[in-house]
Amino acid sequence: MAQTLKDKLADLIPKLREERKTLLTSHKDKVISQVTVAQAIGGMRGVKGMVCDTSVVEPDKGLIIRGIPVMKLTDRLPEEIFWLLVTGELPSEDELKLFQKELKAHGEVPPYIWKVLKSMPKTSHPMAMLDTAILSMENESAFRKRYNEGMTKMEYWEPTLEDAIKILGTIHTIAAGIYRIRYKKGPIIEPSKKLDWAADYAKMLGLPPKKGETAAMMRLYMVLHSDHEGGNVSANTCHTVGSALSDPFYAVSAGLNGLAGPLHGLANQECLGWILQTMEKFNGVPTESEIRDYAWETLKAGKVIPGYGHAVLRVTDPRFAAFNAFGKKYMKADPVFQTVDRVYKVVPEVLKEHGKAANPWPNVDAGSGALLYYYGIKEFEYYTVLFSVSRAMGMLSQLILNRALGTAITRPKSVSTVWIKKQVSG
Ligand code: CMX
Repeated sequence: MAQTLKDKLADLIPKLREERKTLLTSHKDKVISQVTVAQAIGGMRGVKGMVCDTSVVEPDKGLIIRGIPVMKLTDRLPEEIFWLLVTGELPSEDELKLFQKELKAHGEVPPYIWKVLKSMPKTSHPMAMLDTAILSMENESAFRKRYNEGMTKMEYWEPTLEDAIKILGTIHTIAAGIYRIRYKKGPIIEPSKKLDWAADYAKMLGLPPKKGETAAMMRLYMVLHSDHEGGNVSANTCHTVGSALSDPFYAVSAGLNGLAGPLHGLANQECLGWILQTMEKFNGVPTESEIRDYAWETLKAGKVIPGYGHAVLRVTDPRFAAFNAFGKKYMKADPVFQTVDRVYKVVPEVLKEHGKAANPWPNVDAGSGALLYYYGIKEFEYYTVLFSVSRAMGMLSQLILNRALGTAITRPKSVSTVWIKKQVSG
């Protein structure tokens, strides 16, 4: 018989707890990482100091969700991916249906959220609006309520899951509402009772359906951005805030604030901007030589080429490859897509010659904007909101598991420059 996500977790969690206990009792002092001066100064790059089981990012393979390379998940629904992230298994057909029903049952956005959003300045960044909305919804937190009532540590995961379902059930509706409020697209569109999560999001944005292609693009977008292990800025921030037992509304909102940085999620808005600038400068799809010139102009101005490089990856991001394959299938003749594709032929060589970026290959943000633009989202300041709706799945699944496993409050040791100098002088 089909299980709810809560039932499934109730069965799974005792085994996970046992596994962690055994690991700790048997291997507590085993060294798994060392830290160099460069790492301490350089954003802790490569330091293995936290555990995340939802996904891993292999430098030469990219994103692997629960053992499955993301390229093998491109036909799945985001709801299936969330289930996979949390439980380690894809849901059965019945489990999926039950879970979709549960999300819809928690799909009502509290009316005060719309008031908050409508009272924000007309020039607010849509990411500031999304983060504010999630934070304002903290009022709904089951975790906070149960904590105040004195629940035991063993129960923490239950209201965390409840809050996660409330966030996932509403975040696409809130995000679509932000699009319509911020860009004056007309009244807010109510969620549908029938559509799947991503198709419903596309519909609530008010995008033309284009024979189901828009929904297919949105499903793919939501699957590809869902998680990227635990150390990236947004996941790590969410993890840290959650580790203080701040409830999921606080933690996810904090994580999303990190995603709003131009070196992280905001790169996708910068990326399409860069593509459109080249097209404007060269009056249409630029030649390879024009792209080369413009790339060098960008680098010589001391700027980064958005959408290229990565802290962990050392190959073309498979998520970029998946978007590229989608583009080739559905929008081959689109000039923006053609430019993205041509930039991919040129920029890695330029970055190699430039010699600074450890990874000259495209990341997820290099191609996603072209698809969004083609399917009618022309306001690229909004792109990180789409990224956020998807990435909420990763952050929430990590939070649920951390509360289930009683993960400790995050508190790495910082050291002073004087201390480092003493260490190296000896
Ligand atoms: N264009 C130009 N220079 C780049 C570059 C790029 N795309 N990527 C890296 N570099 C430079 C860095 O700025 C750094 O220069 P300095 O030594 O002068 O500071 C040098 O190469 C070494 O950096 P790195 O070790 O290769 O990269 P980091 O791990 O420090 O940073 C990232 C990774 C993604 C921030 C960086 O590659 C970048 O800024 N890329 C462009 C922005 C982008 O696409 N971000 C989206 C990433 C995906 C995501 O997390 O959402």
